[in-house]
Amino acid sequence: MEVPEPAPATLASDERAVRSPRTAAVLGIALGVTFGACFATGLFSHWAQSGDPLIAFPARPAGLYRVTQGIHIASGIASIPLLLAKLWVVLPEFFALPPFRSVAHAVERLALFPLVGGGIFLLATGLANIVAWYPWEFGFVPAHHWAAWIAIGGLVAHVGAKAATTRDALRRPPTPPASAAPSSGVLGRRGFLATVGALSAFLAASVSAQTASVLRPIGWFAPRDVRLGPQGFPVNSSARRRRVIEDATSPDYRLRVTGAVERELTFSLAELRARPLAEAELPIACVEGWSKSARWRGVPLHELLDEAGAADGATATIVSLQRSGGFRTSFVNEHHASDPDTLLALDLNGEPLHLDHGYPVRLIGPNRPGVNQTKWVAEVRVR
Ligand SMILES: Nc1nc2c(c(=O)[nH]1)N[C@H]1C(S)=C(S)[C@@H](COP(=O)(O)O)O[C@H]1N2
Ligand SMILES: [Mo]
Repeated sequence: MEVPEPAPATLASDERAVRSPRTAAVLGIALGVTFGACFATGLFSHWAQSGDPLIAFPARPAGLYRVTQGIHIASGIASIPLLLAKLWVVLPEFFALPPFRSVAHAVERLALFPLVGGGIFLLATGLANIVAWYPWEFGFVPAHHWAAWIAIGGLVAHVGAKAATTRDALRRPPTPPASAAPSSGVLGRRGFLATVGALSAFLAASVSAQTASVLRPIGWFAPRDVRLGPQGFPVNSSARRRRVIEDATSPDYRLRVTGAVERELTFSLAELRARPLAEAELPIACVEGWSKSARWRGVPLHELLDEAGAADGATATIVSLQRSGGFRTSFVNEHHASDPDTLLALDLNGEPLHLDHGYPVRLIGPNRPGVNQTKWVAEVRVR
C-alpha cells in the first residue's frame, strides 16, 4: 500500500500562519476602512440624489461630489481583493463544529449572513454598475442602498463580537516559522498580506483613471476612457437612445419657465443666445465613477427665476424633452437654484453643445451628481 508523502513541515506551518487570526484581523481592519469609506460616500451620494431631503444638499465646494464618488468607486473596488482574501483565510471556520458554541457565538455567526451576503451583493452590483451592465430586474439604487444598511448592520455586530479577538491577535507575536529558512513557493503571511494590499491599491488607482487623468497610464481597469466622445467628452446616454433627436433639432424648440412664478417665460434658442451669457468650469461626475471637467457657457438659472418673479429660495424641477426612460427630470434645490454657476448651458468648451451632450440646452451646476445634470432641457418648473 502506498503511503502518502507527508507535506513538508514548513509548508504546513506557513499555511497556518497565513490562515491565522492575525491575518484575518489585519484584513478585517483593512476591510473596515474600505467598507466604511464606501458606506459614508454612498450615503453622501444617496443624499445628493434624493429628491427633497430634510437638509438640502450643498452646492459648494463645486467639485466635492466628484471627489466623494471617486472615493466610493475606488474603495469599493479596493474591497474586492480584501474580501476574497478574508473569506479564503477564514473559510475553514465556516465549517467548524459545533456550529454554535454559545448564544453569543450563534449571534456572531448569524451576523455573517448580512455581512458577507450584503458585502458580496454590494460589490457585485457596484462592479456591474460601473461597467454600465444591468442584468437584473430590480432598481439598482434602492437595492444597493438597502443592501448597504444590511451589510453595515452585520459589520457593526461583527466588529462588536470580534473586537477582543482582534486585539489579542494583533498583540500576540506572529506565529513563528517552523524553520528559519522560508520554504520556496509559499508566500507566508507577510507576503500574502502585501500581495493582497498591493492588488487592492493597484485596482483602486487603476479604476480612478476615469476621474484623474494622471492615472491614465495604469487605467487598464477603468471602464471609461474620458478622452473619448463627441467634443472630447464622454456621453452617458445618447440623443438617439433617449429618442430626442427630432425635438432637440426642431426649429420650434422653446425653453419654458413655468409653475410658481408671477409670469411664465418662453425663449427660442436665438433668444437665449442673444442674452449675456455666463461661464463656469464644472465637472460632470457620473455616479458610475467617471468624471471630467469642462468650460460651460449659458444662462444662469437664477436670472430666469428672477425674471419670472419666482420667490426667494424657490426650487425647481428641470424637465427634459426626453419622453420616457431614466433621468428625464432633476431637482434643483434652493442652494443650486441661487448659485451663479448653475447654468442652462448652451456651449461646451467654446462650441455649441453636441446633440449627445444635451443640445440645445442642458443643465449644469456645481456639486451635482451626473444624473442630475439634465440634458435637452425643455422646461424649468418652479416650485
Ligand atoms: N435627459 C437626460 N439627461 C441626462 C441623462 C439622461 O439619460 N437623460 N443622463 C445623465 C447622466 S447619468 C450623466 S452622467 C450625464 C452625462 O452627461 P454627458 O452625456 O454630456 O457626459 O448626463 C445626465 N443627464
Ligand atoms: Mo451618470
